Amino acid sequence: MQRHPSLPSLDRPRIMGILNLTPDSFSDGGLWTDPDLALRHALAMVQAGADFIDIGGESTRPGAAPVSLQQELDRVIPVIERLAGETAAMISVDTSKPEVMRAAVTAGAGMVNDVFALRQEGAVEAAAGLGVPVCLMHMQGEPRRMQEKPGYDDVVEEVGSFLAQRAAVCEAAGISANQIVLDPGFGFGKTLQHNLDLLRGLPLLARAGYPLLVGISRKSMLGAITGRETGDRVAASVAAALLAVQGGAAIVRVHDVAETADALKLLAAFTDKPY
Ligand code: 8Y7
Repeated sequence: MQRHPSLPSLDRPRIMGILNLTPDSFSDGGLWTDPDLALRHALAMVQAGADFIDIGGESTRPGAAPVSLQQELDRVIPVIERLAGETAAMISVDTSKPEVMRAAVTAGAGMVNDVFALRQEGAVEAAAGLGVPVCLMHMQGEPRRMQEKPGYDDVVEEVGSFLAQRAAVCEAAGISANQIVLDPGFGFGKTLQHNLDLLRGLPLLARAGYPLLVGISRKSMLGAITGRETGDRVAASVAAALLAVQGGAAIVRVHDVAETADALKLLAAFTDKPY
């Protein structure tokens, strides 16, 4: 339990590889529902340069079926247990449920990634009690209806103040500032224009002083820009990850780890930094 009470050093950009244990995720749903294949895929992502593996058992896709607590536990816990025994990479659990957070950390997860920014009943207390780092993501509305009519006066300002507020709530509950990562939540209650404004506004969001995590990989904003289906968005995803890191993202959450690692190596060489 709690093999990784703190974040790895973020002096260079880090890659979070996505492992979806759901039958209905938008891009890779159903691919890794077999635990053996899931484990193999996770280890391949670590081999390819992932510093984090984000494991989720409930799809947040608009219209996705809700998942019961038991179902979510059954999907993620066995895989976390086995993966924890086989890698030193940080295992992050993508969940909003306090019970799943606790079971996942007991099983070997070292971080909580919550698209609800710990707003569910008991979630802040659970995460604080576990003592692990947390990623707090912005979302407007709730997954089922978030894309119906997203609206902001100033998306960067509003997302920034929401995240600062959630960080303050977490710190008040005993989560230390250096255990907090913030995420503008690309695609979660945002139009294409909102997403582009946020990508452009990353340097402003970074000024709050918390590391930023960005997840754009294969998302529909890339489909809107390129006209390509999810599986054909790898190049656009890599470009987006590179733009995010240049804008100040500390961690990029991606499906295509090897390709992203190559791009970040190129950026490191270009900026004369170590990778
Ligand atoms: C994000 C996320 C998803 C994201 C963080 C997808 C779970 C949709 N997107 N978590 N989760 N940030 N922190 O594309 O952008 O994988 S689900």
